[in-house]
Amino acid sequence: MKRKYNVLILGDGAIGKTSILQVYAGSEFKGEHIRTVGVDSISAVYKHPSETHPGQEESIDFKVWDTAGQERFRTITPQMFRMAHGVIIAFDLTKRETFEGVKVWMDCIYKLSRELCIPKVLVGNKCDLANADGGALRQVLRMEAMKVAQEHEIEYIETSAKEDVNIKELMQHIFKEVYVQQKKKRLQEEEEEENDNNGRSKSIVLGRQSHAAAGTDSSIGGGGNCSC
Ligand SMILES: Nc1nc2c(ncn2[C@@H]2O[C@H](COP(=O)(O)OP(=O)(O)OP(=O)(O)O)[C@@H](O)[C@H]2O)c(=O)[nH]1
Ligand SMILES: [Mg+2]
Repeated sequence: MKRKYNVLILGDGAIGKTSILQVYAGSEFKGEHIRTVGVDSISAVYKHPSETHPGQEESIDFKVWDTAGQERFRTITPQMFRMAHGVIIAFDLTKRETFEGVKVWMDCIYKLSRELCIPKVLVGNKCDLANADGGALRQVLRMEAMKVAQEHEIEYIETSAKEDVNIKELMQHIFKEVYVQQKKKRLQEEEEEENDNNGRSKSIVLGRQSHAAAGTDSSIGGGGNCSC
């Protein structure tokens, strides 16, 4: 069965979550704010260089869930946090309060996601406005945001959906982080399963030996009532 991973984009209202996803999906940037009500999603395919077949790529399907930032439209459920394999936490570089909101979103993720170390990335959007006119509109310094990202041991990326700055890089980054974590997890599970199987077959062999030692080996005489 083909694997599909889920990524959530979270953050306060009007910071540009929908715009980021629309631009990534190839739509033109729209200047208007149409509030997301509930949840929406886009599908994406991430291509990772194959480790077993040099020169080839592995394709991994992703679903990116767009969520409502405005409190009264929010329908993000604990199940959504639990099904997420990665999270983008975004704020608006020109609105300080949306940066304060990052802490609340982080708390939700730590409380509700299935693993503490689920891949995350911090995004300061609207860098076109924040960097224009000598940065007069910027309300969050790059250093401050980087400090928060470092505290959570994640990357910080500044984007502009309007000017298509770092949008592809952002999505590639979170997809890669998810892919790497999930692959590691799968390999660990396979190894554990193999160890389990080895342990089981060893105990079967040992079981046979003890029967033999007791003179009841089913192979002797081609039958007996050993069911292993
Ligand atoms: N200048 C600038 N404006 C942006 C950028 N991204 C989004 N906007 C504008 O910001 C407003 C809100 O954008 P949305 O993408 O609808 O914001 P949202 O976070 O999805 O909002 P909710 O769905 O209400 O949570 C719109 O008017 C966008 O055109 C950006 O990078 N630069
Ligand atoms: Mg939206």
